[in-house]
Amino acid sequence: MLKTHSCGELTAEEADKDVVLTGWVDSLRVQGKIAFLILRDREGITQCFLNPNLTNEFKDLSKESVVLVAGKVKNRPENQIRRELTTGEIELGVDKIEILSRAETPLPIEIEEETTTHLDKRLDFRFLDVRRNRIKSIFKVRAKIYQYSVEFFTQEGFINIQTPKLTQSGVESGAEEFKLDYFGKPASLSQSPQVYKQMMVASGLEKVFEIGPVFRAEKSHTTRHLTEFTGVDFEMGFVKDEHDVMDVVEKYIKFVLEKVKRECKEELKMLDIKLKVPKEIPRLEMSEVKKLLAEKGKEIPADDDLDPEGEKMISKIVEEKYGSELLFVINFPWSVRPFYHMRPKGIVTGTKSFDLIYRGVELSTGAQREHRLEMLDKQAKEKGINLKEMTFYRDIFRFGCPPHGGAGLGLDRITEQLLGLKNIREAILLPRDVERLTP
Ligand code: AMO
Repeated sequence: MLKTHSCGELTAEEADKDVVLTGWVDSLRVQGKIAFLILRDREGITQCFLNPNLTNEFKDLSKESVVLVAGKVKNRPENQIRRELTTGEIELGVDKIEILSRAETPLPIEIEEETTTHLDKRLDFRFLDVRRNRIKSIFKVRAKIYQYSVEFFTQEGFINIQTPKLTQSGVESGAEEFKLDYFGKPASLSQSPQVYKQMMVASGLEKVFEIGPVFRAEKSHTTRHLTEFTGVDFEMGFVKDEHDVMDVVEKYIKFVLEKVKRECKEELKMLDIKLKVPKEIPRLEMSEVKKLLAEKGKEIPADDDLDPEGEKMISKIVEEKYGSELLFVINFPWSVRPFYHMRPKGIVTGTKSFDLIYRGVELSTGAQREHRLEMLDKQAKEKGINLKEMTFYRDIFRFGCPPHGGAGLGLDRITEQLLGLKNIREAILLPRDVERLTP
């Protein structure tokens, strides 16, 4: 490696040692013959002062240039310790600077922690935006959420699978597909691993999960929709009912919250976030939710879905009533759910389904699935779908398929809500939406 240490590592213990650091020029201040260079890398910030014979040559070094500096670590006197710097106890007396890459000026966006640059512009230059520590923190936490998700499902006995993203067609009737030409045949980008996760339960793998890209040609200009997002999907066999599935979702989200709270303290501090882990997540019937909303003046017809305003309102009501920022809404009307959701015995207007809502935004949808072929054929027909044309989906239920259920969550939405971000685009490095296909 070019360097001996990172900028976050040096302490008084390294005093008098010769070290080499690399990083970006956060700032350069020249005072007479002395120049102070604040050097930044992923791990922190170190103050360096240049040997006076270097000052003249490097006094015009532009901000954000990438440099290598070599020199001796010096202890700072007790009354000069700079607590705001990661390595405030020491500074580096630099004898040698090498410019590895000079940054052009002016920079296209501000890189200060507090910036007024518009999100769109920041996303155009996302790699510069990520140089801000606040933004780095978001993606460090996101990476942890991903890691905890793999850890959770693996330890719960789920098998990690990867399913095709190039598909013939999906089963998410509500979600639009991106069409493409597959060697002359019509195809589409996967809008959910739904078909395959059910198929793999029937394959005998019994419990599977997948964390992967999901594509939706949704023309929604909202703060919570992307056209490409990362889905956290799971499916499990031999469930008694949808509550078995909800138990897994509940255990998962508490696991993630608990771990982030415990292991990402520095990032949460930087983002000014206090996390609450609920003891139990309330499960409210949709009819009960609609009653509570009606009491607050919002009427939603029995056959309709919750709208975003309704989700926000019910979240608030539940937080006041039960002290939980999370809630399950259960038993959605059949009219707003896909054909593959099971209906409760003898009730054709309901479904054995649920949504998980966190701080006013839907994080997950799940259900017990209909695994009895004759019922599935009937339900598909009611929704105007000809299941006979979806041979390979129908086949899943022909040769021994356990009762099963599962759910899908969005990694981007989990990150957005957990970190209190105002827009889902803040939670993904390079968002794709109706307007954006670059960088
Ligand atoms: P659904 O369509 O509700 O369900 O998607 C599951 C979860 O994925 C996230 N999500 C999105 N995130 C960002 N941008 C979008 N456009 C977007 N659409 C959905 C949400 C949502 O809760 N097959 C079912 C899941 C199942 O039943 O297992 C499905 O795809 O967090």
